[in-house]
Amino acid sequence: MASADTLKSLGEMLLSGDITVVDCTGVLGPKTPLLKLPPELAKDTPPIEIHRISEYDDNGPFWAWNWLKLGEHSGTHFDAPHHWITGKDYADGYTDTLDLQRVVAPVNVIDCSAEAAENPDFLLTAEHVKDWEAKHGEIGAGEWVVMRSDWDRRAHDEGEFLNADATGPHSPGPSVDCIEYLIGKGIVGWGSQCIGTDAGQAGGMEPPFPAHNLLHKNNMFGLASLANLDKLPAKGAILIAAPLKIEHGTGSPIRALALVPRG
Ligand code: 23J
Ligand code: MN
Repeated sequence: MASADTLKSLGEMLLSGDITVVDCTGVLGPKTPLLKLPPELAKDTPPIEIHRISEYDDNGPFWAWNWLKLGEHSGTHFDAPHHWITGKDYADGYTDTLDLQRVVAPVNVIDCSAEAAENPDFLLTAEHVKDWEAKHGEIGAGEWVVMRSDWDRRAHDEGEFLNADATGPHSPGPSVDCIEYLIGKGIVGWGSQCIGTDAGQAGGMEPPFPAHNLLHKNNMFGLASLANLDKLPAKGAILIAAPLKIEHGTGSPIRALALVPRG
């Protein structure tokens, strides 16, 4: 059977290294940048804590293990449809109920690193995406679309990553018409290398936070704080972005893996 042969060659290519696994994940720990919302508007996700239970000592003589305290939306993470009020009614909109078949899919990587370096408030528009498609090929239904901004290079410093001043956070993201265009394509979801799927200034857009509002309204997913997108081709990689099966979770840290052909 053709599909069995294909999977057999995939296995062989993984073992030989002809297909490499690129880690699109940042380190999850107390120094991981976290979203800061205006205190008058909302409560923040708490600081990440990693606590030792034992490390071959009086609390466990032969074993080491930790316990964690963290919000669902911490570090490199997945946004499920129930995260936003517009997606609240999907029975399959939670981390434990979503269709896992969807989260393993081809990924389109739109390189906005030069624009983001020039302007931290850079917005990717539908026009930009159409130009990208003319060059690299059409975005297909069920595929991931991720915005490469190289923002992961700032992740060692929360201040640099959030890039906030008196006027609020400044980080690149999608415009409203960009998200509307991608929804029309029937994508599975949209990913960013910044703290969230929306631009830093997206609270002032109409609707506010359009990536969250419109994607989740359409039962689509979000990915935030992705790393190493500079190591992916524009097209041709497979992204695996599965959340933990948290009971009725709204999101989850992930280990985002990209399968990339060598060379
Ligand atoms: C809550 C409110 C606003 C935003 C977010 C969460 C996220 O970015 C997130 O992690 O989903 S913008
Ligand atoms: Mn989130």
